[in-house]
Amino acid sequence: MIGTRPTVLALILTLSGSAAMAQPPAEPLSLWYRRPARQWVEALAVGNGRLGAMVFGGVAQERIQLNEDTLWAGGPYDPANPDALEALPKVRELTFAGRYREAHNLIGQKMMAKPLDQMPYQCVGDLLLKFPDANGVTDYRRDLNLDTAVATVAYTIDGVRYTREVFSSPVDQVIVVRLTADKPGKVTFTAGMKTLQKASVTVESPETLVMQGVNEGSRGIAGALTYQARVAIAASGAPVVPGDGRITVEGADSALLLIAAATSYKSFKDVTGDPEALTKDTIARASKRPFETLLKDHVAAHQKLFRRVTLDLGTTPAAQRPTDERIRDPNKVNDPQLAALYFQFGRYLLISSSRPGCQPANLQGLWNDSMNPPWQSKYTININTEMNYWPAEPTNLGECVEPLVAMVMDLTETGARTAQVCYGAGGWVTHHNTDLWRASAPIDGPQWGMWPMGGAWLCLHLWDHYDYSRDKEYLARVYPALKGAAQFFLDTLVEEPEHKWLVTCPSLSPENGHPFGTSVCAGPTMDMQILRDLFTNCIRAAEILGVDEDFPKQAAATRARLAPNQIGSAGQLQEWLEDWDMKAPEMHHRHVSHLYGLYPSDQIHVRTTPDLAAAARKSLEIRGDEATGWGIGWRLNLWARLHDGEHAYKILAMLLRPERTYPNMFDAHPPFQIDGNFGGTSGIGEMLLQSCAGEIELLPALPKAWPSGSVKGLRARGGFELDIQWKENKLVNATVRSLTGGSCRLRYGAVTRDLNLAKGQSAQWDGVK
Ligand code: FUC
Repeated sequence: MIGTRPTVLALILTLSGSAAMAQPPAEPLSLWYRRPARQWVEALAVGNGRLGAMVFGGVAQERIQLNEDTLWAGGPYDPANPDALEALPKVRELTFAGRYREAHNLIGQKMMAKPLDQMPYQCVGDLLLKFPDANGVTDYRRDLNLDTAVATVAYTIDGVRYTREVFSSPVDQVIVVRLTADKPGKVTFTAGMKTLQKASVTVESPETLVMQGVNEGSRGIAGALTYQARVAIAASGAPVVPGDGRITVEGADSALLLIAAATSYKSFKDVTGDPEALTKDTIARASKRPFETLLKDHVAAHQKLFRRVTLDLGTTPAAQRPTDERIRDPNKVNDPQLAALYFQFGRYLLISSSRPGCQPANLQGLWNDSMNPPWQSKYTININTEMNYWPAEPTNLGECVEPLVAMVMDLTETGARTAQVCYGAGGWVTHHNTDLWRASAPIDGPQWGMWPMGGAWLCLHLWDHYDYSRDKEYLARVYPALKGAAQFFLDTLVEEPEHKWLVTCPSLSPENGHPFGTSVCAGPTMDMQILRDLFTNCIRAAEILGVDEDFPKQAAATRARLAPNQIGSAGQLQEWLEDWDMKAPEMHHRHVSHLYGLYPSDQIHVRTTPDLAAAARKSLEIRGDEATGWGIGWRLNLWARLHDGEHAYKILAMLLRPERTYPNMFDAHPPFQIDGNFGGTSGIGEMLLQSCAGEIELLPALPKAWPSGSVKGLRARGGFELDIQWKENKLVNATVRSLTGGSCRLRYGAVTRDLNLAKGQSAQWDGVK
């Protein structure tokens, strides 16, 4: 169809014209819009854990921006600084003498990684589909159906309804794009590719676009990967015509595009994969399967995970509006379904960015259009990567943790070398970031990087996966990682001079400066809390597995000598060994590291340690509510753990504002960082169900704004699954199913009930004794 190209303004007017306004999709768990994406944070994300795409939905041109989760810069490298070990005693001496700035400087000179930064996660490139110029577009809608994991673009031109469907199949390992029209012979487009990588695009006999290239070097580490992306195009009712780096289809009834991508990455130390063979083989297999089969298998694989949890917080007319308008709404009408949508979007994102066999979800999950994204889109493990996985177990997506577990197993290897080279210690250690190559040395600078706790924190997720599943075989597999993490601290903890407590040194309370011109210090509260969990979980694991007699004893003895949680002069939980909190230069810092003990840990709990919980509350009040996206996400979970539903709700409302949520529902740090999405999902879950401090608590932080609702399929520690229904802000009924057999204590307000269920057995409770 040939016409004159409309001006952008005319197009927008047409697209939003009331004459043919698109109606909301039938599936309420959809993101939807009445205009194409103008910027990346409006485009819609699909992913199969490994292959990601951002779908823009343009009428004149579709941009499908592609990612593959092993396409990072660089190659295998070891950044451990060989000068570190010699400097360590002096750094400790300076730190304990209160000469923090000197300690900081010495760390900067001798202990930091070489290179000082890690490698960036990078983009593959774009698939571009150019369509004939069009006038008079009506009834435009693009949507992302969270229940099927399919993005759809549909619009009408001259009485012809055009539809584009895009999904990334975890079964067939391809991104599928189907173009159809409701009249024959109307599908016309030219497909091409572009990239920021060092790559070429050619047409291969005759229906496949091939992009092949090499990854970039970065910070002196040479690029060691090759990669390919292939787009195979099939059309019905018209030929596929090859051109110079382009393929054209004219007047077809429909067209099917299959996109495969791979790099030569096999592991952090092996880059001998063959992306050509991999992508050819993937396309060959997927091409044999009709669209309907590709779609059916994709939807089934997605729904197997996604449909395990349903959440109903009530629906108001606001739910009929396009998603961007709902987020933008300055008056914020009552829209409880938006919170439910946000909750399910977080689950959707985890399923789409972290499937078994893939890389873990990084700072942007899987989606990135840049060669040097913010913070390199790495794994920041002083909060961000952990937050990505907070919703995994409680929202019934235990499988999605597998890539994180696999990364930790890699880190036990690279981290053992860093432990040895930099500390002369056994076990393994990782600092505040890692990347595709599992780099484990301290990076960026002493203020941020000199924190040896990243691996120890990740071990909490290893334990939690057991605690929710009670899978002993799995526990036996990860036990060496837990033990190795603990071993490093048995070898490196030092006695602080005043109380003779055992502390980390040097370390820091993530990334918060104390009053003495740096963050470098000894034994910050968070480190002690993480170590208490690590030692406790090691001891429990050894008991369950019946292994290692001496090691648990040693761990218990060391645990008893860690510096305790302390309450400071303002009634706050002290962030450091000393009562420095009220003198710290950034009182409202986004990190709330010392509150780790309240969430994700349960060392501090309103019921079991009320004084410490009150101090944690005080710290939270002093810090204030405003923060980055993930900072707000953390505060949400903390207020839920304090059983303050109204404050939690207030924080959630802040997260859902346009300042913290982009039109495509990605979290705004800003810029985009996916952790806030996951922290939000986890926080909504924590408002409805908490599984900590030895109990399963129903509706612990239910706000007045959600008077009636239900949630089904949440998980609790001990292998339990729960459905909860409430009305007029009160529990109506809960069902508890035991997946493994075992006992638990349920709580609703002041009432408790002890249950002992056989495997597969369930019980009902209405909250009355
Ligand atoms: C830490 C945070 C920043 C950001 C970055 C990826 O440095 O303090 O806010 O989230 O990680």
